[in-house]
Amino acid sequence: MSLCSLALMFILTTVSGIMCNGTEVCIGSAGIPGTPGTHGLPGRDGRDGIKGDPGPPGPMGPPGGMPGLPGRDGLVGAPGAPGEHGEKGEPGERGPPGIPAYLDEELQTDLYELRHKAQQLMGVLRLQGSVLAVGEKVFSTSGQSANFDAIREMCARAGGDIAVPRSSEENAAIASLVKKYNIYAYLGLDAGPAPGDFHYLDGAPVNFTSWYPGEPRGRGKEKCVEMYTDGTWNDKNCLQYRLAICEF
Ligand code: MAN
Ligand code: CA
Repeated sequence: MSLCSLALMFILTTVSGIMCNGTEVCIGSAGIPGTPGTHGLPGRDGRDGIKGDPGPPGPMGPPGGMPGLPGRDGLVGAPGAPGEHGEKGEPGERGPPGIPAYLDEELQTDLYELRHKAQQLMGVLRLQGSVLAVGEKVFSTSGQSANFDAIREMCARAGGDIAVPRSSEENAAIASLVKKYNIYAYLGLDAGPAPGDFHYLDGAPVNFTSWYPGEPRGRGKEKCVEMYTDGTWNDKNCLQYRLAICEF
C-alpha cells in the first residue's frame, strides 16, 4: 500500500467515523433513524359485547293501532255475603244419662238466683205502677198510645199479647191502668162475621164481657173493642189512638 492510499484511508475513516482494524473489517456507528413507515391495514372486528339493559318504554304509538293483548287478571275481590243456613243435620247420639234436676246443685243455684232476680225486677216495675200481676197474668203499659194493629205489634215485639180480660179481676186491673193514664185502651178482641159477635184473637168465643149499656151497637161496622175508664167496653173502629196495654 502506498503512502497515498494510507492517507486516503485515514481521511475516509476520520470523516465517516468508521473504525477499521486494518484488515478491511470496519465497524460503523448507528446512522440517523429513517422516516416511519406508512400505517398498517385496520385489524379484524372484535367479538360481540354482552347484551345491554332494556331501554325505557317508548312513546305511545299513533292512534288507530291494533288493540293490545288483554292485561293480567286483577286482584282477588272481597269475600261475598255469607250463604243461607244449610239444612238441619241428623240428631246426634244420645248422651250419657244426667242426674235428676233436684240433685244438680249448680242448676238449683242458678234457678234460685234467677227467681230472685225476676222477683226484684217485678218489684221495681210494680213500684213504677206500669206492671200489674193478676194470678198468673201480668198486665203492663208504657203509657204509649197507638192504633189497634200497632199495639198488637208492640206487644208481640215485647214477647206478649194485647191485653184482654177473661175475668172481672183482670178487667179491674186493666181498668186501673186506663184510669191511671186517663186514655181508653183497645182490648185483645176482634169482630166475627156476625154483628156484635166478638171473639179472642186466637178465634175462641168470649166467655167474659163488660159491655157499656147499649153496646155493642156498631152493627158490625166497629170491629175493635175499647175499654172506658170505668172498665166498661164499647165496640169501636180500630184506627183511634188508644193506650197500649200488653199481657204476659
Ligand atoms: C160513638 C162511638 C161508638 C159508640 C157511641 C156511643 O159514636 O164511640 O162506638 O157506640 O159513640 O154513643
Ligand atoms: Ca160502639
